Amino acid sequence: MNSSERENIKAAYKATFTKKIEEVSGNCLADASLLKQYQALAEMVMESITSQWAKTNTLYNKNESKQVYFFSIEFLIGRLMKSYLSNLGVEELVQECSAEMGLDYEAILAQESDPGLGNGGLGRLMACYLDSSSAMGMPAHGNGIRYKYGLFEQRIINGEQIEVADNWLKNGYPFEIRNPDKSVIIKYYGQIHSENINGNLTFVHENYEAIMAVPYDIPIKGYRNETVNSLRLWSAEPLEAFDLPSFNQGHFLNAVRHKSEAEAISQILYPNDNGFDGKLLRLKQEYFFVCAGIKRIIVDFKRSNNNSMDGFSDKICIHINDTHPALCGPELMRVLMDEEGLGWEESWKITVAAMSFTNHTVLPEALEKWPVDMMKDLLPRIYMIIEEINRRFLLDLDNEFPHDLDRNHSLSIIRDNYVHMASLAIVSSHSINGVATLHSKILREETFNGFYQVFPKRFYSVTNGVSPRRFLMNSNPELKTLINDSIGPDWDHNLFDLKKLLNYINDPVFYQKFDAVKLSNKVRLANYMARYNNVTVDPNSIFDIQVKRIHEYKRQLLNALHVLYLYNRLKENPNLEMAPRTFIFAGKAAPGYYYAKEVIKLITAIAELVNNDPSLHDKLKVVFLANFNVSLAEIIYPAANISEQISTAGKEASGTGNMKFMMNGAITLGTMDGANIEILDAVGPSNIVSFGLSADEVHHYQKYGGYRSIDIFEQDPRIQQVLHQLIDGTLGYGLSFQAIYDSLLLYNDGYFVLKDFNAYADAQNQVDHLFRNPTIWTKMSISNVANSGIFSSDRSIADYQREIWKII
Ligand code: F58
Repeated sequence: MNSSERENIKAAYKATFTKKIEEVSGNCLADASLLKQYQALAEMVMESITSQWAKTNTLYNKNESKQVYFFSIEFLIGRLMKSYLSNLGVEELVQECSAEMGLDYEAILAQESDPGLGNGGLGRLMACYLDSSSAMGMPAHGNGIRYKYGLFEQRIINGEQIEVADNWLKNGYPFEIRNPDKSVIIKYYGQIHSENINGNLTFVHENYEAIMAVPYDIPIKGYRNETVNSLRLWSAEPLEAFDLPSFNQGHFLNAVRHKSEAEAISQILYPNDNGFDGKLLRLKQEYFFVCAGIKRIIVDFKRSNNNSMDGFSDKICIHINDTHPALCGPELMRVLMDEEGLGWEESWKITVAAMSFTNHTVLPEALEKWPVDMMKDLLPRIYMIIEEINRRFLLDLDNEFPHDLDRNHSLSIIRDNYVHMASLAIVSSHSINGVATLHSKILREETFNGFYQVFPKRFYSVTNGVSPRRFLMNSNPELKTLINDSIGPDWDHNLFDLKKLLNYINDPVFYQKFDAVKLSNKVRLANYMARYNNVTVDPNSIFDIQVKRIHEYKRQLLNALHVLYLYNRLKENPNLEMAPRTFIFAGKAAPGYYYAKEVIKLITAIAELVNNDPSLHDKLKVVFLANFNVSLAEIIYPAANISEQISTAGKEASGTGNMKFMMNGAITLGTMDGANIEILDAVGPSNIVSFGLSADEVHHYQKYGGYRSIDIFEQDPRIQQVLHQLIDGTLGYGLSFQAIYDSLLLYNDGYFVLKDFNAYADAQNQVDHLFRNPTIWTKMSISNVANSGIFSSDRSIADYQREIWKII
């Protein structure tokens, strides 16, 4: 494009934008608020995406290629405007025009609410996978819930977490299209009776409560290509807004009761990460989007397949993201048998061939199991089908492993009066995969070992990945520019090309530029902390960052205790030689998770102590950033020097934050857990700092005992000092962290914090030494970026495509 063509395009953009402002606000540009500017831009974006979207759908509707449907209870998509603009290839243009029109581009983008429709890694992974599928021109769509309130907003008040409702829809959401014509009726409760209709045994559902599922579709635009896939989020509505007879009789509350009961289903995202609390409303949610999603898939499939179900599983993959959508199996069976008139065998064949399952956790407390009575009552037909799936499965087991009653019982989907959702997911899927190599091994050898013996060929492993567009190109534009200037722009389609950066691994000029980018990102984060935390930090200090949900197994406590230990060392010896450090934490605790909330309190108390002690001469700073979400994450990862990935080995299925940090040049300080192991493989041992018990060692202690935390405490005065400080008032008058203290000593430190403490302190010391040699440090950092290609979600999607969905 020559410059006069560009000027014409810019002039056209400005004219359209000005007109749009008038349309959306009734004001001229000069009087339009930032929100209206954002809404105008969003409308323009939607206008340029929707015709591509329609074209993509028309193509897909011909059923020529196999399509994947991700079912997930969470899609943590983050803000979309920047992605749309960059994927359309117009971001620079919009930036330039905005500046020329005197508008604040970043402030306009900041008007977008950040949809918190997920707790953490599981939900974010889905968003990355949708992004990658579209980028690769692959037909893959999402099915989930349009929660009216996302994950709570976290405020820190007096050092404690306070939860505030996340009303992300308050200004409307411009990137969704409501499609009431595609609504589906969902039936709960009632009774099932069988009838002989025209010689066929038919199951009839009576006296049910009906709820309407209304889809809202969000376009997922591919990176600089023509593909626009869909994320379909279902919203619950009553069939009729209110009950007129009740209203007419003056029972006003009754008249709207049904409305609010219906809406409750998609009202709120459950804020539990890695825990299962068995609430009825959650089971309603699970069936809600499963039933609605499956119905639409079948209607669409049949419409373009001569009204027939032939070849369904050759053309449709139903991929379930953990067990929350595991009712996809029985629901698909129900539709195939009760609505499509197929027999059990044929329906079962189709179901297993269509379904695949990814597991995301091995924590026993997170594995879902629903009381039989609850399931039977709420979903009577589904429960009947589960019983039959189980009966047939147990029969097969008895044939294959006769006389092995105990073992066969342990695999039963229904046992001890519960429906075990992981068992259901495994039995009804042709593929089961873990999310990192170690995790998949633990699934095969421990968690699902019994199933592995029955179905060895169903087990796969696909290591997670993250979107390089969101977590590198868009969130670290300076690094993107430096990479483009160094190795050319083609790495944007193949992240493995980042390896070409290794050509600069000894180039001092490149080092300077690379360090300047990091510093600039650190300054941005430092400004954020000055503004929101009122803490001044030195951008040249080590930015040592742990951001993720707060959980005992993730061991923010280990990090916090080490900060206290470092504080003690500095107090003893103010001349201690060390690079200045800024320890940065962020993450939400589940509202009902007392211990995790205590950990937040502890971190903020340590921050108070450390940040206000002038005798430390600014060598140590601690910051807890409130309300960790996707938008904040995008500012944090580019600014990190150290990526803290310190879970108890064997507990973190994969981790994806570790990958986002690595892509931005942070050095992983981690245990040999989840994908950290693969990060080590990718960068080599000299470019990572690892420490701590292995998963095997942890497993051994857990199974056979042999670890006594009190022994460590008694032998190590430094640990004694730190633990005493938890309860002796050091951290604030009247502040005592007795529960944490007790968990470590009285309850024998279930997550091996004290056991790993010394190894961690040594590793931290090593970090200090490495950082104080800038050449070595920069080299390590460049190596991390250069070797991060394997952690692109494009690679993960290619793996799924090849190994699991078998799309050629
Ligand atoms: C996470 N799980 C894993 N669950 O903890 C993490 O290791 C992994 O990298 C990631 O999945 C992606 O595979 C996770 O985020 C949840 O948040 C669930 C949400 C639904 C309720 C139960 C927890």
